[in-house]
Amino acid sequence: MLDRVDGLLAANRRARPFREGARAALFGRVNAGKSSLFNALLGRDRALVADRPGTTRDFLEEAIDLDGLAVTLTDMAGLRETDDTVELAGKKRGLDRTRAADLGLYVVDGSVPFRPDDEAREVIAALTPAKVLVVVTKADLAPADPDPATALAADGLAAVRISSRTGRGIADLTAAMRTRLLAEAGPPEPDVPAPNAREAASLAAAREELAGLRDDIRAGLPYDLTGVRLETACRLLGDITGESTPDEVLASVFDRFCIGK
Ligand SMILES: Nc1nc2c(ncn2[C@@H]2O[C@H](COP(=O)(O)OP(=O)(O)OP(=O)(O)O)[C@@H](O)[C@H]2O)c(=O)[nH]1
Ligand SMILES: [Mg+2]
Repeated sequence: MLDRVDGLLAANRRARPFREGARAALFGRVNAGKSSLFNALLGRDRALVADRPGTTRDFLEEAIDLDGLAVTLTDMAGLRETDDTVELAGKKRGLDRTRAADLGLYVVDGSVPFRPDDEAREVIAALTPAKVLVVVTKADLAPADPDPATALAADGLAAVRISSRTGRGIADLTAAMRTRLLAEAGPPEPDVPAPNAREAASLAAAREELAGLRDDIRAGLPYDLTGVRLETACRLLGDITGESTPDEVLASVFDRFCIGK
C-alpha cells in the first residue's frame, strides 16, 4: 500500500508544475540588471529601468510562458544597505516572495568585479542551491575580474550568461529555467493517474499513517492498537475513492463549482 501511495504522490509532484504553474523570482544587488531581464523575459517594457541604483522598490509580478509551462515571475528591489524605510519595506516584501519561489534567479552584473552579498547568501540558503540559477548579466560589455560565474561555482551554483540589451543567452536561460523547474517533475507516466491537490493531501496523510502502521507492526504492537492507524488510513483513502465524504470535500466542491444556483 505504501509503495502504491508513494507512486501516486510522485505522479502528483510530476504533474503539479503543469497544473498549478511555477514561481520564479529575480534577486540580486541594485543595478545588476534585474528589471531589464524581467522585461526581456516578458518580451515587453513592463518594469522601469534606470542606471541609478535603487530604481525598483515595490515588487512586480507577471506571467510568462516557458514553452507550455506557466511561470509567475517576480522582480524586486535590489539588495544593498539602506535605511530608507520605504526601500526596506519593499525589499522585505520582495525577499518574502523570493524565498517562497520554486526557482530563484540570482542576477549578478558581469561587468563589475564580483562582491559576495550577505542578503543574497541568505536567500540562496533558504531556497537551497538546487533551486537557484546564477544569471550573469551585461554580457555585451567587457567581463569583470573576478568573474562572478567562477566565484559562485565554488558554492555549487550553475550560471548562465546573458545580455538583456542584445538578447544573447536569453533562450539558454529560459531552457535552463524550464529544466530546473521540472527537475522534480520528470517525465510523466501515462499509466499513473495524477492525483489533484486535495487527493494528494489525503494521500500524504494516509502515507504517514501507513508508515506508522508498518513501524507499529514491526515493533510487535497488538492488533487493537495498530487497527486505529489502519482505520485512519482507510478513511483517508476512502476520501479519494468516494467511500467516505468528509464535510471539507463537500465544502471544497461547493466552493469551486456553483452547484445548486
Ligand atoms: N550594457 C548593458 N546594460 C544593461 C544590461 N542590462 C541592464 N543594463 C543597464 O544596467 C542598469 C540597471 O538596469 P536595471 O535593469 O534597472 O537594474 P536592476 O537590477 O533592476 O536595478 P535596481 O532596480 O536598482 O535594483 C541600466 O542602466 C540598464 O540599462 C545589459 O544587458 N547590457
Ligand atoms: Mg529594478
